Amino acid sequence: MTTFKRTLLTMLMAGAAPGALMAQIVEPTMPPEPPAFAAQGAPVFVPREAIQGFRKLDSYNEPDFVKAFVEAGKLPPVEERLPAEPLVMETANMPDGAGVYGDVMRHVIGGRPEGWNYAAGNSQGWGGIDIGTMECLTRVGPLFQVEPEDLAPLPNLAKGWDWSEDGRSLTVHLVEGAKWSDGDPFDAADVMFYWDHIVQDPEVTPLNGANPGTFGEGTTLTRVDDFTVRFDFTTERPEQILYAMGYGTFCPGPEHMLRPAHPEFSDNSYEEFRNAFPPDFLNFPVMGAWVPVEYRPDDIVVMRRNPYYWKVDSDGNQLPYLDEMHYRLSTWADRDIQAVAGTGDFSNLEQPANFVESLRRAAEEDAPAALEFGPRIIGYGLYPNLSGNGWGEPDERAQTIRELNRNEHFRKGIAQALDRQRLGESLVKGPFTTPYAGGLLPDTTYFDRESTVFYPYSLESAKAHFAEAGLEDTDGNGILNLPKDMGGGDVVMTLMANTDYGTDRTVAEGVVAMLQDAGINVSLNLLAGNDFDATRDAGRYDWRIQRTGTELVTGVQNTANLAPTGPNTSQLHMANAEGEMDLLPFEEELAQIVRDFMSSNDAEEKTELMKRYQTVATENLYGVGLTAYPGALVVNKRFANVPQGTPIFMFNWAEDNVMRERLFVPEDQQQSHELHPETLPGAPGEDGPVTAG
Ligand code: BQZ
Repeated sequence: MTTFKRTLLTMLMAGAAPGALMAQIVEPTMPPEPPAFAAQGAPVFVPREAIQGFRKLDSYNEPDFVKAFVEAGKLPPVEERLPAEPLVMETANMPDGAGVYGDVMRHVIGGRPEGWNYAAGNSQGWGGIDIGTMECLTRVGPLFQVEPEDLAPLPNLAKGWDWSEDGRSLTVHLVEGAKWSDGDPFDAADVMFYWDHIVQDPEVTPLNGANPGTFGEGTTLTRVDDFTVRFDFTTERPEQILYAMGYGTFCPGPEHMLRPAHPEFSDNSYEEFRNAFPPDFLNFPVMGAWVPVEYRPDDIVVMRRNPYYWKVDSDGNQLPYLDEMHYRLSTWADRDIQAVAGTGDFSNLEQPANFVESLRRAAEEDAPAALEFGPRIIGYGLYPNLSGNGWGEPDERAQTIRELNRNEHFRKGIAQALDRQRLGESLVKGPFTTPYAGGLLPDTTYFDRESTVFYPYSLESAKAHFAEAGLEDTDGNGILNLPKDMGGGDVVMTLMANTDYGTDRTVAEGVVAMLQDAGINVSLNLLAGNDFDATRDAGRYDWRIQRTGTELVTGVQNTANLAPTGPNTSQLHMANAEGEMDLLPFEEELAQIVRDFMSSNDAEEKTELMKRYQTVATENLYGVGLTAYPGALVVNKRFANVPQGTPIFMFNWAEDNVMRERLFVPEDQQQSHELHPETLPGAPGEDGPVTAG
């Protein structure tokens, strides 16, 4: 029996009068075929070892101005700053070969740094800041160019790993002799502090939300020696873990800075720990290529090269090639405008409102920036809060909405009240947007159109579903009323949206208008990025508009977030204050599918599991998909080594995908935008960068 016939039967079994239902209910279909939109650039696929490796080289090199620090006795020689076997980026894989030192990349971002304590959940402002400061055990961004048969995370701080015979444990070998940007050794103490006192501590949520569920139920981590740790699992060879060891869930912070500030080892409260390293705490130790040396609120964050960066090119040149990074604190829309105009150097063109003008400018002869569209991997969804037992301490009104959200007819009514074709066109005309059913995005590896259930736009059908949910306009004011046992008042729900993006606001306003037409009164709750994220994670919302995450693009990234596999893995449904979960039957099924996917190593089985996931998620509306469209990478033409076909978003954002430590500007094109030329980071907490003299 096809998915569609089964859905219809279910509705009939639910006691709907066949005549009435058949007359009004519009059956679900497969999602409409997206308009053809060929990604402009195609990656050059290579095996992982073509990109990088770990080995000792005969000699190493560094920028001349850094040599002056060594000569002044302010820095040990480069050989001593590097690990015994540094990570070597193969120049053969660099589109323009080995680079030269110098110049700066000028980012413009819409986020605002809260501080440097990533481990305690500080946003660093996004837009490539945290991706640049935080290094993780494995690396995933560059995987867009890895041959499918060799697809697995790249070694990074974990230079290698070994599975035990029975597949129940994974021994991880850390890079030996690497140092934080202040010269403090990186070792197992940093990794174990992150595991024991961040991931396992229920009072702490690191940025990007790592929690015990992220790594598979019952997983433990043990220190073996200074440079070796071992994961032990409750299932056999869960290779998925290698992705969870990448960005954003296993990027350890500097134990020598965090432990003294952690409530378990100090008098600090958890709030004081979270705020222990504000944005103006400069020179905060990082493992990344650049270190924050200047911060001007609402103006700029400046970073200088990390003299202890533990990666080199295969000619022995210590990376990065770029000496400075700027993050101008503006808006995401301004990022597009400045990148296309050439006053900024980089943008993920992800807001359709800027597509046409950016394409026009980039097509001009003298355009300063290259623009390349990738696959359709940006999506927007409308997500209900499915908790009925108190997550987010709802008041009476909010609790009523939660109970409605848990009613499948209410969710189906919401879905069919939305004209998703029109929503997409309200963002940009042309072949960019396509109606998105929800679940995995079209154009992605595990997406299967046949397994996807799409509730087409039909106001009549929406009203029929609302009637099934017991909603009727009993007082004739055009707004549906709750059933008597729920108080009988008008249905009023709040819709949360992120004001950092014009796209989020446009989509939200479109949804409000369409739901109003269907008799649902929606009040918009517009919040800036950091507040939006905090309110979402606390469960204080009825419905929210949000851009889709990596889990709905790759399936293998942040996989635990695809369903409520643990008490705080799903942003639609977390445990209440007592730690209790009240999952709906389809959520139970989704969670089991995802657990099976995380512990399976059989490619075919994983594909079948994802088909099942797609059907259950879209049939039950585990979030209502709205629209999906491609994004474009915009990079100033003076930068070399930008890999062909770099998607703005896949396993990670383009700020990781392009491997910025390998980008360089040929000498004859270098511009003097550096704010602190020939300086290096100072000591942690000290003001500004320092000079050799
Ligand atoms: C890219 C990205 C790099 C976070 C953030 C921001 C946060 C979310 C999301 C994107 C920004 C840019 O996205 O939009 O193009 O530069 O930073 O980290 O939306 O508010 O919480 O998930 O990645």
